[in-house]
This record gives sequence, structure tokens and C-alpha cells, in this order.
Amino acid sequence: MEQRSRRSSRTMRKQPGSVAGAYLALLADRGVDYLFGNAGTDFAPLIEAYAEAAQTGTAVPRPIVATHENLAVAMAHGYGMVSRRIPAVMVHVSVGTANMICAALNAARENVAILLTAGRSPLTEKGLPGSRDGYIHWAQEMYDQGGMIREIVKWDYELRNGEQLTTVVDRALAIAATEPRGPVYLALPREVIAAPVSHPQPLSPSRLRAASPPAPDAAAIEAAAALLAKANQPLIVTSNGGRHAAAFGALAEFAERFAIPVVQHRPRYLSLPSSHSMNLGFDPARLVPKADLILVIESDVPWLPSLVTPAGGCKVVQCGLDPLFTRYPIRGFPCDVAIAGSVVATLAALTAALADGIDADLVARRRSRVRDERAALTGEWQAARDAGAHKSPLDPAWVSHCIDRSKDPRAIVINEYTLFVEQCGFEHPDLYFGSSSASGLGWGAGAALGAKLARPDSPVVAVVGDGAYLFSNPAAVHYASALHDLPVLFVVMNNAKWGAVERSTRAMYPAGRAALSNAPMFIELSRLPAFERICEAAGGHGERVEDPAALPGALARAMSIVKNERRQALLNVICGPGGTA
Ligand SMILES: Cc1ncc(C[n+]2csc(CCOP(=O)(O)OP(=O)(O)O)c2C)c(N)n1
Repeated sequence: MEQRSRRSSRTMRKQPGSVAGAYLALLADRGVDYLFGNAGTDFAPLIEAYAEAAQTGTAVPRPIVATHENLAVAMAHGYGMVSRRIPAVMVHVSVGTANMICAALNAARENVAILLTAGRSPLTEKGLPGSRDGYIHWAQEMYDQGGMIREIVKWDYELRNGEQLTTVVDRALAIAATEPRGPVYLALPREVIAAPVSHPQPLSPSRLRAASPPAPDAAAIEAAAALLAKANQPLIVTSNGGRHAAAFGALAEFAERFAIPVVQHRPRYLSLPSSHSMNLGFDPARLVPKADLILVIESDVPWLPSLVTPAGGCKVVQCGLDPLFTRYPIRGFPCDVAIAGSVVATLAALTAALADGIDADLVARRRSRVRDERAALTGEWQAARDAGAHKSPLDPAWVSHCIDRSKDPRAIVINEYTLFVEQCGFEHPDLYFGSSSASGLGWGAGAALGAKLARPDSPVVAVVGDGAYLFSNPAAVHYASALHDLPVLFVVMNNAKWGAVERSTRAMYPAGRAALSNAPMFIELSRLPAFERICEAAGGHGERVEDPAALPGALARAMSIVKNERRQALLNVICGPGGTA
């Protein structure tokens, strides 16, 4: 779990003048490669320290300007999600913290470790370097700035003086990196970071390590293995098993060996190759009622209890680094056995416990049943895309299929939920990332930029709805793409509405007045701007696609421009009803 600096220096070069300078050098030494920033008056000591570092040649995190805090955190999220390294974000005092909370909740729910930081209004009214010198410094101060974000982060603190700098930063990073990972928050008052450094340089590397994850308990493994061994229709439901790339292969092996089908409910990280014989798609509703044992692996919501219930005698085993999701206020999924531990360790222990005690005939029967289920399911997917192939406005199933067909096999796809993942093929881990279960909209476009930063050689495609696109702060996104040379393809599935809001209204009031109305409130987004022109305004390529037959060509053109001209591109694809959220 330890995050080492990619730079070779084991000691810092030169004593920086201020705490801000020492802080930046410390971050670099601890392996924080990027500082995503949205600046204000609190940044002055940091900006000065960056200028000093440029002159002295001190290693510091690369600064990445993001012109909205939501974007800064979404980019950091995308970067951390793909690289598994810990980035830092710095925003402007209370107001910047307020703006980043939605994106921070997205990262927290997906266990993405980020060092979130914010300045604090100067504490003193005069007399110190950094004391208040602007009228905003009174109004922006809050009694408890960290309180706004405390519920979301794993730890928060305010740096009190330069002497504690190393302890504070190392503690922040170690807590963020300890599983289940997550963002932490540090406030940096202006006088404190403006003060001269008076203490000796810290040791490198850090002496504070992230804690190792809990090892699965032997008795719990035995109990779960006994249930698995005798189950006729076991089912694995996962959402985030693949957050550790090694778990992708481990789950594939486990599911295959014991013939246990896998459903990925709302995956944020893919846990199984698309073509795997045990892959039964993404909808738990058809399989949960038939199962006599459900093995929940890293899934906060393995099924929707209002729609489906496991059969009477069905046992449920839940495993994960925090199998009960203790940060969620309410979550009542039954749990006969709960196993805390990493997916890889848990599956290895279950495999060892099952190795001799499982009946080969039982496994063979399971295997043939899953083969039939999978054949039926893939047939349905095929039928759905065939049915959509000629529709205009375009059918999201067809759009998803075309994206799949045109993408490079190494491409990373970021899905802010409008892509139909069952229409796509991903054979390796870390090629597909879905939006957070917190679903704070506006994540996908920024996360795609962060993913590109983490893996510059991979093409990156962001698929978002028109609603999500507008939430993402498009002008800021396209500017960041151009400014930081992060060419990405954005595909906007534009149904000119907040479809999820419509679906939820119809589900609650199927025969209600809104369902019968031609123009229910808060659903239709009429007279939307030409999104493709927003991308063009930042130097990118843009196209509007209304003809299903034109989509493959438009995708090929856009992908070629992104790759060969290193320019971002946006396809504004005019879609009909979708329906995944
Ligand atoms: C920050 C935030 N505000 C509001 C919502 C509520 N919300 C969920 S889905 C949705 C509509 C998204 O529209 P779009 O991206 O076009 O996709 P569609 O639902 O039409 O498929 C809204 C407004 C949210 N999830 N996050």
C-alpha cells in the first residue's frame, strides 16, 4: 500500500523557505505526483513556493489547474482510480470546499484515496505574514470549515504549525491509503503555510505506513465454504470486486472452477471478462430469486429489495474490505456470514476450503445451467442491439454497441451510466469504470481527463448523458483537456431530458398525471445548446449525430482525431429513451 515517490531522490535537496515550500516538497517525496488546484487568496504562499521550487530545482507535485472544484476532484478521482496512486487537490477555503463536496462523496463511496486540502481564511486580522488583507477574509471564515466535509472523508485536520507538517501529511496519506481507502481533508491556514520553516527536514521515505487489510477469518471462511459446497444454484453478485486488478483474474478462476455465475450490479470497476462463461450480465433481478446461496462480493447494493427478494431458504454471505458498508446509515441486506478481507485473499481461502469437499456432479449441473442462462442472455443483448440498429433518434443499445466496435482494445471507457455495458466487451481489468454509487452527476468528463493523465498511452472515451454533461461544467472540462494536453473522446448520449427523473416518476406514479402529461416538469431539457460547438470552442472536434448509420463513421473520425491530432472530440448523439438509472 505504500506510495513511493517516482523520483529517485531519497533526501530533499534544499531547505525551502516556507512551510508551503516544505509541504510541496514533502508531497513529492511521498509520491504525490499531481496537485489539482482551484486557487484563491489562500494560495499565495503555495504559488510563491512553486516559483521558488522552479528556481531551486526542488521536486514538487505537478500543478494541474482546474477551473471548477468539482472538476478538480473528478480529475483526481479518475487519476487515482486508474493509477491507484494518491493525488492531492487544493481548493479555496470554505467556498471551494463547498463546491467540491459532491465530487468528494463520489470518491469516498468508491474508496478512491485523495488528499483533499483547502486553505483557511487567514486567522489573524493583522501582524503576521499572511494576515487578512482582503474583505472576503472575514466572511469566508467558518466556525468549522472541515465540518462541511467531515461526514464524507476518513479523517480531517487543520495544520497548526510547520513543526507538525510531516506527521500530519504522513498520517493523512497513511489513512487515505488504508483499506477501505478514501479521501481525507486537510485545511491549510494562510499564516501557517506562509511561516518560515524552522525545523529539520523530514526523513524520507515516510515512517508511517498504511495498515494492511484484515485477513479473512478462518471460521467465517469455513462456514461460507460449507454453504457454497452444497448450494445447487449459488450466485455471486459484485459491484466493485475488480477494484484491485488482481481480483479480476482471481474471480474468473474461482467462478469457473466451482461453476458459480456472476452478476455485476452497477459495476464501478469490472470484475470479470465480458466473455467469461460464468458472466451473467448486470441485472440481479432475474437471478436473485432463483438462488439458494448468494455470495456478495464488494457490493453495496447487491439487488433492489423493493423489486426482488431472495427465496426463503437462500443464505447470503457478504465479503469485502467492509462487508457491512459501515459508512452507510442504513443497509439491511441479509447476511448469514460476513467476511472482512480483500477479494483475492477471501477467494483464495474459499478455494482452499472448497477444494476437496465439493461434489463434481453438482458443479457439472451448475455449469450446464449457467451455460443455458448465458446463451439466453447474450441472445437478448444481440436482439436489443439489432432492434436498435436503425432507430432515429438513436437507440442507446446501438450507440453502446458502436462504441464497443470502434474502440481500441486498450481503450479506457468511463461511463456516467448511459452506456449499456452489456453491449460492450472488456476482457481485461481497468478498462471500464462506472460512475460512483453516490451518483453525484458531473463526474464522467473530469474522471476521463484524470484517467488520461494516469495512462497517457491509452485512448480514453467518456460516455455521459446530456444531463451529466451539463453538470460536469463543460467549458471547464474542455479547457482543462486543451490546457493539459489530455485529448479524450466525449460521447454525449443526448436524449434532451433527465431520463432517470422521468423513469423514477413513472415508476412511482405509473398512471399518474405526470405520466399522462406531454410536458411533465423537471424532466424535459428543451432547447439545449449544440454541445459539439462547446468542444470546438476549446479547439476540439465536434459532430452532431442523428442518423444511426452515420455513427460508426463519426466515431472512427473522432477517435482518429483524438489519436493522431491529439485534439479532444465530442459527439453529440441524439438518442431516444435509455434506461439504466
Ligand atoms: C449532483 C446531482 N444532482 C442531481 C442528481 C439527480 N439525477 C440523477 S440522474 C439525473 C438525470 C441525468 O440525465 P442524463 O445524464 O441526461 O441521463 P438520463 O437520465 O437522461 O439517461 C439527475 C438530474 C444527481 N444524481 N446528482
